[in-house]
Amino acid sequence: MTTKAGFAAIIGAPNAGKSTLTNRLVGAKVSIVTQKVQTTRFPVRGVAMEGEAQIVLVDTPGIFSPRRRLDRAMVRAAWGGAEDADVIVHLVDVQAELAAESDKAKPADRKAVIDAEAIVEGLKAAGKQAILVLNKIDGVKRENLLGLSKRFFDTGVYSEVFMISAADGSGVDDLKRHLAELMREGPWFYPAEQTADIPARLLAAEITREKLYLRVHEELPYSAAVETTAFEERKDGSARIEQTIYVERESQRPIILGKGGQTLKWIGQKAREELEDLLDRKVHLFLTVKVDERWADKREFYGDVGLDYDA
Ligand SMILES: Nc1nc2c(ncn2[C@@H]2O[C@H](COP(=O)(O)OP(=O)(O)OP(=O)(O)O)[C@@H](O)[C@H]2O)c(=O)[nH]1
Ligand SMILES: [Mg+2]
Repeated sequence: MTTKAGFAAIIGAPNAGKSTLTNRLVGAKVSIVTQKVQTTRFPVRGVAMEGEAQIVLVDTPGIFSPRRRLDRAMVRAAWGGAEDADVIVHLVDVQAELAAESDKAKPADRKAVIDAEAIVEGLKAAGKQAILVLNKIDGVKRENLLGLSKRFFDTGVYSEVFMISAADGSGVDDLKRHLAELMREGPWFYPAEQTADIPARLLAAEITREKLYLRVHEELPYSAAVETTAFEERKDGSARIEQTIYVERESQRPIILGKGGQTLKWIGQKAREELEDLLDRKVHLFLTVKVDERWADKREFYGDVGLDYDA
């Protein structure tokens, strides 16, 4: 049997659907997804199998013009993920691109267009070829995609174009087969049954962060951080997990707690259910909320996965 393997980095503007596509290609949840921009903070590896080929997907933080230190670290990590990859996939949100051309354009749509253009420039500057993947084609008329596709393709940085919906899966099988063809002959990097390469403590913190965003994304304009402070395997086979949710201001604590602690309870319950599913065992989850104005400047929250975030 001739095995093939390689790395495919998925880059794109914030909210393009990179993590949704990563999970779809892997066939399991490896990276968290929310409607909030800048959900992914550090590269997450997911492992997809296609016949004899192993495709290690590198889901990256969205690429945009950074302001804060955490932002700069995220953008650098995203380009770093692309640099080491065998294949670069540039994912573009067609719904944002098309909306930006219409009179219903929101600031977020215009920003997505600017960020996508910056990525084209970045690819040009690096002399890299990428695969263009137009995402979120569900709910979009096919004829509207042709002009968009041509505009990107004419920049000369793409070898191929795919049109997909990461959310409903259409077009994803074709893309997966193509990625598999691009892998190089050689041994697999991970056992075939492994789907993610992320420490359990970190994945557990990510899952709680996802539930937190899903619940309070409107009230918390700037995000929060979650840290797993204890992770014990107990004799009865269950896991005991303690986590701290960090917010930047005292006024944000009651938002997370909710009336009579209801919001925090909901977050804890949803996170626990998903963790039990993932870890395939009973989980006891304990959440604490702390205020730390400076969490965004601390390196431990950038996800310590072997990357150098020093600026
Ligand atoms: N309609 C539609 N929505 C999608 C599709 N793919 C992703 N989404 C939605 O887009 C939002 C962002 O998805 P993510 O996968 O978190 O996007 P991302 O690119 O990883 O975002 P960041 O990590 O913040 O950069 C979520 O609300 C997804 O449900 C799609 O194919 N169609
Ligand atoms: Mg993401």
